[in-house]
Amino acid sequence: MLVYLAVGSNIGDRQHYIRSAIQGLSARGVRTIRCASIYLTEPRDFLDQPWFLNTVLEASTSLDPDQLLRACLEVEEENLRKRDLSKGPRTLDIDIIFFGREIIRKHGLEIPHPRFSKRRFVLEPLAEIAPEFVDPVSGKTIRQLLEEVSDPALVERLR
Ligand code: PH2
Ligand code: MG
Ligand code: MG
Repeated sequence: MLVYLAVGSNIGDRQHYIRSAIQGLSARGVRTIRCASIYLTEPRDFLDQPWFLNTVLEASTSLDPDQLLRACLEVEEENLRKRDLSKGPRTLDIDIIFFGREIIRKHGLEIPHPRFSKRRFVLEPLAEIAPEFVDPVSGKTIRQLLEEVSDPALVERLR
């Protein structure tokens, strides 16, 4: 299955944690096909925290959605993720944005990610690698969603 994962870090060596995410996922059968640029992004939701580095991975896996979620959580834990403050600072966050074009809404796992279309820090990198991908919920392309988003938080492409 083709999947899109949003990766973020705002503690410590943020570049290192993003590279480490790709490696840890690969060790669990989630093969990164393409990685968007790294973006420096202003915090959302919980504002009093360091700026993030964010990117989006296009990956291929034969894991099912629950196994993929488990793999993401394991890689976060392997990278010293602490869960003390919801939406607060973290070494590594890996969120499943799309699992093919499947729609999954159950306790503990919602795909497409319920807030991705409101977040510029997801849409900018996603639009870089998959502008024509159609969100199965809204029926809109990523390009359209990015044009329509009103998120004022700053997103700067680094490289
Ligand atoms: N993640 C959050 C909350 N706020 N802000 C930015 N810029 N980037 C993130 O990855 C992020 C956030 C919760 O997961
Ligand atoms: Mg997140
Ligand atoms: Mg998360």
